[in-house]
Amino acid sequence: MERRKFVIQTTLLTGSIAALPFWSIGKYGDGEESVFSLPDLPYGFDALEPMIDEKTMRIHHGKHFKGYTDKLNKAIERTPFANQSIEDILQSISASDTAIRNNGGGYYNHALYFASLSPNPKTRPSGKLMDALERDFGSFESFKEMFTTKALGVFGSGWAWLTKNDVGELAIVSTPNQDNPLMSFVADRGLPLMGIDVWEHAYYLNYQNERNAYIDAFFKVIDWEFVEEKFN
Ligand code: MN3
Repeated sequence: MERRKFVIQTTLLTGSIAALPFWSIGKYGDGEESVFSLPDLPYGFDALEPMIDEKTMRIHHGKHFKGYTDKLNKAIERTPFANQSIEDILQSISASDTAIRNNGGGYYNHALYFASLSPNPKTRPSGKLMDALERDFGSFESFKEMFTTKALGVFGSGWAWLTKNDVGELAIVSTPNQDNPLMSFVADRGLPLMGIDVWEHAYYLNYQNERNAYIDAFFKVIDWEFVEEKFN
């Protein structure tokens, strides 16, 4: 069987970026001095309580996400990547670009993660995204089961993702560490629509080893309206 060629739809990414201020994660500032900035949370640090606790949010955003941001800026300084969007960077690096791979991935992944959560989420998708979830996974409930299984199965640190390919087909995939489905060298490429951080720093303070309970809580704060905007 011939393998379908995958083409990243950057225009879709750009559309979503334009629609959502928090997700405007490209360069800020002007010209060569511009750097990636740490996006503010669009809600309070305690707003996702009790699903995700304030202390975890403060450390996750203020230390981990900030750390990836600062290290990404340092890694791309005076390189050909210095004036590219984060999406272009992730799509053009090679696996051996370790610092940009880890910190650029960390930057994009956390920007998506924090932007996709909400204290007042739309808890169930509808419209075209719901149609696609039902087509590709049978039902929303079976999607949640499969996504949970994938997230539980990540060994060590990493992410589970819902992605779509160039013809709009959905997939549930995982990546290790801060890898991301946009990267050319990952096994299952696609446009990330949403993703769950299953590094222990994302849940250990509140849930300890109960990753399952954290995943259940994640589904209570993931905003399907955000995911729909990325899908459409
Ligand atoms: Mn994290």
